[in-house]
Amino acid sequence: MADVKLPERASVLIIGDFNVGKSTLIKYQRTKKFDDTVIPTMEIEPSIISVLVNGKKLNITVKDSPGMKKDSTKFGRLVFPEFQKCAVIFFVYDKTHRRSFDLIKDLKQNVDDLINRRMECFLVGNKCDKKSKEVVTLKDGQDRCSELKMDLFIEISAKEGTNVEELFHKAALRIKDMEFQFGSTKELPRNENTPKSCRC
Ligand SMILES: Nc1nc2c(ncn2[C@@H]2O[C@H](COP(=O)(O)OP(=O)(O)OP(=O)(O)O)[C@@H](O)[C@H]2O)c(=O)[nH]1
Ligand SMILES: [Mg+2]
Repeated sequence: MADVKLPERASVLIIGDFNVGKSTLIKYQRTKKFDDTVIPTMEIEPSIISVLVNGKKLNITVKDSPGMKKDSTKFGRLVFPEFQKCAVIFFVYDKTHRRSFDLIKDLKQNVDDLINRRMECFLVGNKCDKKSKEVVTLKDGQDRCSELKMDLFIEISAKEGTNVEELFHKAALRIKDMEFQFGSTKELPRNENTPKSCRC
């Protein structure tokens, strides 16, 4: 039987401020458990995550990244090369931390300045379980998603698992769509046809 070559699959990249729960999110999706022992991420850390799409297991590479500050040099040095290989970026903020929400604007601006090709940008508000400490509302997130012309907005809890499976499922679906549309997600076309309105 002839070898069937699977398409080389682009990854999901997770970026955001320190402490917003990027690593915890990945751990939750892998183990379905909340693990409070995570240590700060220092490098790009890839892992394989299985997601059920139409009853079939799809493996996607998810890349964790170190927390970033405004104008962080890490952004260029570590994260820029990863933009070339990803199909979906999760921009994660902490609903109890305003600075992490404000940083999203800068990160999205950096992505827009550096990348001119098709990719999906998901805005992810984490820690929705901490209701009494909330400083960034659902409406703030929805408005920011429209303002920055991102592709999807979702609130999650990497502690209780709220919407975590759904988030990865949506990312996997978008990757499958792109593979169907472009044959592979290894090299995605330039973004002339990127829709310029929020689709959430
Ligand atoms: N209550 C609550 N705590 C969370 C949630 N997600 C993460 N945390 C906690 O937030 C802290 C930071 O989580 P990390 O996953 O290390 O955050 P990070 O964004 O990977 O941090 P850096 O690697 O330093 O950038 C930890 O104490 C987690 O237990 C959540 O959804 N709810
Ligand atoms: Mg981390």
